[in-house]
Amino acid sequence: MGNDYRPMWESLGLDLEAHDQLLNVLPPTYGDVYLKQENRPDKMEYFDFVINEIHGLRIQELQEHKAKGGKVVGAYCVFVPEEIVRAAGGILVGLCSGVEIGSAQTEKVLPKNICSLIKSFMGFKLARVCPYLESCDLIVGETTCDGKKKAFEILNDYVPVHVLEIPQMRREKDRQFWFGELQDFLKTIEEYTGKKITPESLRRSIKEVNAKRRALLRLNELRKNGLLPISGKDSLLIEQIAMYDDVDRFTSQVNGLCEELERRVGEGKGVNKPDAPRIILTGTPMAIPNWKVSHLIESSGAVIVAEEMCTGLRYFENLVPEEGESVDQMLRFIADRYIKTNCACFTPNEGRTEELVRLAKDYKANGVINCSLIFCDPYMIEANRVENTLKDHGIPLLRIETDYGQEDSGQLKTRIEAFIEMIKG
Ligand code: BJ8
Repeated sequence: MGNDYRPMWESLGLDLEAHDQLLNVLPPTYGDVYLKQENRPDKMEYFDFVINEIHGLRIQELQEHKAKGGKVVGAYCVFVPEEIVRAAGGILVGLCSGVEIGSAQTEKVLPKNICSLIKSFMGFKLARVCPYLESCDLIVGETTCDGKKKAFEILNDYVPVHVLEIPQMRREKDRQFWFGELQDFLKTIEEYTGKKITPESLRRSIKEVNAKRRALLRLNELRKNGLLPISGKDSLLIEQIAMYDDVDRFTSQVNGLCEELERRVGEGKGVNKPDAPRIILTGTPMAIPNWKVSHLIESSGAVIVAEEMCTGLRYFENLVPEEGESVDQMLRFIADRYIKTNCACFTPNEGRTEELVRLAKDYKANGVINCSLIFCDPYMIEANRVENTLKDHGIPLLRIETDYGQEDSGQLKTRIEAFIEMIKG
């Protein structure tokens, strides 16, 4: 990192020693996973820079925003509408939770058999190592799964948490209920920020967030090419950064990258061998710095062409209509857009399996890898539905269950390589 950020971290109340240990882990992992890739697009430089400054420049920007009276809101789920937070002049940051930290403290408040993502966010808070979390004025939790729902009660002991109740079905009455939840959320955000959301501010923020989603869609379209202009690992990285970077800057950087990628496609330049098996990843989100499975797949001779997950297509695949006139009408559009998210917390969740079949065709995928975090009941159980549907359509599937540790890497690699060989055969 370029500057000395220690005074800033200290003022945020971080445990500097524990934070140093965290920062020491990142660079070697990043170097191995990312910087050794051959034939990388030049414009990945910006995203490398963002990672290099992950606890530096962006945190400084958040502090500057707060110094001017702005609020920072944190979230752990793609159900939290960024449009609403931005319309009140706030900044929404996706809190990463991709590495387990502070396990000893976490196990004092949570049971052992809970998924890594939940353990991670609790650990980050208890160990005081995340400057994003410590910058948040408010956390928005949700009732997607039991683990999160109950963990947010505990997190609320340390930082204010507003919990969004997410419907578990998509009937008309659930949609009405969800709209009501967003009306309450809008009021909470107005209270926290002290700013009234107007039709103009909401329309502007819908357009800005849509622009970010369009840029990510443009990038993903390019991954349908036989010769991929960008690796799956790099695409995942961009999808992860989308959650916390400045919206307008990020959008313009992704569009700049797409221009380069479009040129590469025109010149017939790719990162993969033409016969490399094409894989779709589906399952639980992969938050920064969780690159384990993507790295294992792409270092086994395959390429990832799409992520059907919240750090992937589910984050950007649907847009909010931009022609709403009143706040209520726009809120309706927002509610409709977010309830389409194919999270396994819904029952039934056929949209996800239908989407996978469609994606396999569109992205010319040779196989799907379903990756669930251990102890995640919704996704581990839904793997059965995914398996049956894909089987009916003749699409090969590998089911894996893992956590944030590296201990299973060898075993996973063996299974992934065997799956890739099977597809090739
Ligand atoms: S919309 S996938 S981001 S909830 S892995 S904590 S489900 S036990 S993350 Fe998610 Fe929102 Fe759904 Fe997406 Fe629970 Fe499972 Fe843990 Fe999970």
